[in-house]
Amino acid sequence: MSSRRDFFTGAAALVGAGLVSRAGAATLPEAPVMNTAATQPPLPPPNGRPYNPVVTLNGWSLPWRMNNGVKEFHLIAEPVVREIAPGMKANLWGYNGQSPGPTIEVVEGDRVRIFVTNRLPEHTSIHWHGQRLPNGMDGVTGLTQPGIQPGKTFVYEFVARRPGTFMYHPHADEMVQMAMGMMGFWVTHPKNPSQHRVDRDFVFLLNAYDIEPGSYTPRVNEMLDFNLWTFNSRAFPGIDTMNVRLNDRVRIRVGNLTMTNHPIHLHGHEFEVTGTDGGWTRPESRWPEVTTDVGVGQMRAIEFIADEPGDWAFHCHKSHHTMNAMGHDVPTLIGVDHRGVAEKISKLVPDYMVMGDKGGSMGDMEMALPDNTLPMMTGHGPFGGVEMGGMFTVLKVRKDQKAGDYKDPGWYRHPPGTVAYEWKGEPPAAVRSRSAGGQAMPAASNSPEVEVTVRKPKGHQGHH
Ligand SMILES: [Cu+2]
Repeated sequence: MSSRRDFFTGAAALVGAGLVSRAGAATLPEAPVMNTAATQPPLPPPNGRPYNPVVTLNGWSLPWRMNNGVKEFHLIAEPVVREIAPGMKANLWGYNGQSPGPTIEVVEGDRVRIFVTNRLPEHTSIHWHGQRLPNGMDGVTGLTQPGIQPGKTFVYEFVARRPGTFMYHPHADEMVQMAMGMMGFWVTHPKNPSQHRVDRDFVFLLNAYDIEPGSYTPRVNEMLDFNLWTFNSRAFPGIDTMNVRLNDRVRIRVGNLTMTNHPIHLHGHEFEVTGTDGGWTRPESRWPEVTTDVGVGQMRAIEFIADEPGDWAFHCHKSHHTMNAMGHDVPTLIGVDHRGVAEKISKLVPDYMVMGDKGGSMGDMEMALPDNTLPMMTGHGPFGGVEMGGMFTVLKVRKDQKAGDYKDPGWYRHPPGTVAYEWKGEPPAAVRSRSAGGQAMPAASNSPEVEVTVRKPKGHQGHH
């Protein structure tokens, strides 16, 4: 058996120092493992048909062994420790050292053989979500194959017939295994590399966990009440930025393996959905959007020209999906004057704490968190707290970003006169009562009554 260098001439170096090798049995391909959650550079194909490799956000692509014209991959299902963001690690199940597992990249028409070794304490299988394949390779435990028992290795083999965007995940004790992070991305590139060509091709999965603040292991009996919303098992500010060159054609492929839909929203640009679960959309069927909803089990590829320089937010538009788990039972008290009231309320509402009476001050709120727990909304930008968590990152568009350079260029330097600024002239006139629809609207500042809203999340702090 030859060494990994022989299999992946040149490519191994690009994967970086984080990649270590784990030798399998004599007849098995090696199963590389990744020991970091950092985004790895694209992995150009060392052999086989040419293609333009993708970049997995906070992930990596799995090298293969070419064996008589067959691309052989080795996935190891195993317990992993995944850093969700600096300051929080989770005990998950994944593949080859990380959750999600590595992205598998092949070319339309490739014959693919995937060895799957089970190092979990229970049986598993892998379903190749969206693929055309022989029925017995579909990976549904009990229906198309027996479960892969602990310690055993199964082989899947099929021709990647349809180009497009796919996912893989177990079809065995699914609720537990997916709640524990077992999933990965799959891209089948078109046979002709100039077809659907883009300058940057980012991929990641949407996933969700229910990890009680202060603990490390997801609650796997959860059906809807998840509290940690992630891109590729990372939560903001742990999600890397997507760094592109001005006027690049950019594709972002997203697969949803959570139990709810996610309206994915891009700032500053319009995009088109160029790919779905079933393949490429016809050009005449596309329309411009700034948000696209990605349903459960769906994949979407969006494309746009990054022609506006800057740091553009890219996030799920459900505001509770851009928050991390709440560490406490926290009532919302926007609009409340709590001078002298906090003490009284705390007698009525256990665990009461002042959460900002002006709205939106949670990002700067100092509160003691249990160990291994992320602040709900955090991250710092050049102008202060970003007050986000969960499914949020930034598209950085730069004129001087080099082609093929994925390094973070730092914060955008706005040209003079292009940043919103504070009005320093005459202050606004005092708010007066005015008539609206025949009804008097007393201004809050003049009113003896202060509207009090206390909305207290109950029990477990999930966000649907
Ligand atoms: Cu969402």
